[in-house]
Order: sequence, then structure tokens, then C-alpha cells
Amino acid sequence: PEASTHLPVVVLSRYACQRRTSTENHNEIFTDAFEVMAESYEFSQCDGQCLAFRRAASVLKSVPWPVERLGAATRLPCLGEHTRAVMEEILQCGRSFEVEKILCNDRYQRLKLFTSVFGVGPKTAEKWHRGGLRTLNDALEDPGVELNSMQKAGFRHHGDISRAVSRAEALALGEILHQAALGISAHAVLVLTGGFRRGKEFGHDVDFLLSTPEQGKEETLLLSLVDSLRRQGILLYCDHHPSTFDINNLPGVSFEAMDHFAKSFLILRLEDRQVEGGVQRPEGQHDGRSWRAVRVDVVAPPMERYAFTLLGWTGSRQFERDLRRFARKEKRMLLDNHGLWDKTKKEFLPAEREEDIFAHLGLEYLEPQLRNA
Ligand code: 8DG
Ligand code: MN
Ligand code: MN
Repeated sequence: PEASTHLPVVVLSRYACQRRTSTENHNEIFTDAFEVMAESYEFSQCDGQCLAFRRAASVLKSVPWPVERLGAATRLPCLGEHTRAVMEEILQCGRSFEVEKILCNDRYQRLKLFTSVFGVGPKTAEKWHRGGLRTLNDALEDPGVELNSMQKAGFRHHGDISRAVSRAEALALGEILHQAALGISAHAVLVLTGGFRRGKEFGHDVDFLLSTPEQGKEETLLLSLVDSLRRQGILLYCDHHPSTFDINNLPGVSFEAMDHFAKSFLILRLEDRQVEGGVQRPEGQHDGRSWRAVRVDVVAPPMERYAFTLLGWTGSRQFERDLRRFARKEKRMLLDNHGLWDKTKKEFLPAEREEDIFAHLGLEYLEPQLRNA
């Protein structure tokens, strides 16, 4: 009888890849605050503190109820002195004064605004801030600011790109890309990855993996796909990164966050009528247009690397970070988007499906819907 009045005890792993994290977040009040803290540290290049708050947020996302006190009963991993202090403030006052101070901070506000432009990272934003720029118009009008083509596209489509992409819009784009890919090769494989594969209803972009069983043809396929989109008149911007992947160069060297596969970062034009159920424009955005711009990423690995790339691009970023850390620290293995290297056996471990990779790591398989760490 006593047990029924208490929440069950969950012991959470300090690795996100050993926690089940759905899209349902019961602790948004804390995780939103932690995200502001993390971002602020990121702007100041304090990587350690940034990561500490991202890890803490990730742990709280996996607790299936709202945390109401920080007692010994809730033995949550990855919570340090600072993260606990912010939580205590929120528990006691309903808000964190430290977070509110950051939100009012000029520098934070400007860096946040500048980095909302596609192609503008924290470094450029910091430079503009130090140069005294305050608004996006300042950046456009300042003769000392030279925008690259990605940033120009970012400014041109800033309103659209800042607006979340819905699942219906993501599926509509999937259909368009799939038809275009099949028009090039009947064997083309296109899968939705990123946040939408994890079951999210909204995203900042749409991520796809493109491949073909025809060996060595995946990069040509991607280039032809982009070309087909251009001919359809829906390609608003393309930043293509050619493949630098070479299986012979792999052992020991290139286990890293970014991968070497061919990929394109795109901005595409999506017509309202192509979206199932129609499109609801937010207040004040009835500018007479019947289309919007959407950010789309496409990565094209060779088919035999499919499982590793799919796992890597499905995310979340925190989930990926912990998968790699778990492999390194607990299994003496190196994991990235290209493969899995066993340092003990000195060999690559093969995988056709994501399940094979979890099995090599001795991890229980987690569906994409449970990787929202
Ligand atoms: P969102 O778009 O809904 O906001 O979230 P998301 O889908 O989880 O984030 P994302 O920024 O689109 O990234 C999706 C995954 O792609 C993420 O786990 C990191 C992974 N990724 C790589 N390599 C690269 C790369 O070179 N560029 C980008 N943009 N993402 C990459 O593994
Ligand atoms: Mn995404
Ligand atoms: Mn992306």
C-alpha cells in the first residue's frame, strides 16, 4: 500500500543511449531554462559548462513525470552544483533569476538574433556584436559586413526559415524528393531522418538520407537529384559538399562529428497546395504568397554504410554524443557515421541495420522515438 503512494524508483543511466526519451517532456520548465544557460555558455565558448547544462536537460527529458523536489529519492545523474541551483530556484520561485538575467542581456539577445540567420554561427555573430551591430538590418546595411552566399540566402528567407516546419510539410517534401529520386534511378532509396524520424511534430529543417545499391553511384545520384529540383524551379539555395570518404583512410583517424559523405544543405520552395491538410499561416504572415521556403539536408552515403549514417543522422545530438562516449569509454570502440571500430580486435564491425550497431555495443535497441535525449 505504501508503494502505491510513491512514484516508482527509476535509476537513470548517465548515458542517454541507455535511457528512453520520448518526445513527451514533463520537465520543460527546467529544460527550457537549461537550454538558455547552455546557449549562453556556448556564445562565450565555455564548452564544458555548455555541455553540463545540455546533459542535465537531457536527463530531465527522460524522467517520465514532472520532478517536484531534489531529494535523495530522485537520484538523477549528471546534475552538478550549478544545474541543481538553477532547479532549486525554479522549484521555489517558479522561475530562475539567473536565466532571466541572461534573457535580458543585450549581448545574448543579439547573438541569438544573428545566429538565427542560416549561415551565421557564433563566431560571426560575436564579430558583428563587437562591431556594434544591433539589428539584422544593421548587418545588411553595414558596408564593413561582407555576406557569403549562404548568409545572403539566410537573410533572403529568414522569416520562412525561422518558422518551424510541420510534419505535414516534412512528409510533402519527402514525397517530392522521392519522386525526383525515382525519376533518376528506380533503385534510389530515400528515408526521412533527423527529428521527424524521432516522431517530432515540428523541426527547424527536414533531414533525408539518400542512397542506391549501385556501388559508387550515390554522389552522382545526389547531384542529379539537386539538378532535378533546380529544373522543377523549387531549388532556392544549394550548398553541396562533395564526398571525401575513403574507407582505406579510416582506422584510427577520422572518428568525428562531421562525416565525409556527399551532402547538400538546401533551401527548397514548398507550395501550400502540396501540403496535406493545407497550411495555416501564423497571424500577420498573409502576404499573398502561396508557398514557403524550407531548409532541407540530404546526405548520400554508400549503401554499405547505410546503418551507421542513419543512426548518426537520426540524432538527437545529445543521443549521438552519448552513444559515441559510451562506445569509447565502456567498450573500447570508436563509433561515427562511417563505421564502428573495435580497438581490442582491431577491426571494423559490420552492420546492415541500426539494431546490429546497438548489439555490437551491448546496448538494448532503442526505437528512434525513444532517442529524443
Ligand atoms: P530539428 O531539425 O528538428 O531542430 O532537430 P534535429 O533534426 O535533431 O537536428 P539537425 O540539426 O537537423 O541534425 C540531425 C542530425 O544530423 C544530428 O544528430 C546531427 C546529424 N549530423 C551529422 N552530420 C551532420 C552535418 O554535417 N551537418 C548537419 N547539419 N547535421 C549533421 O551527423
Ligand atoms: Mn533536423
Ligand atoms: Mn539538419
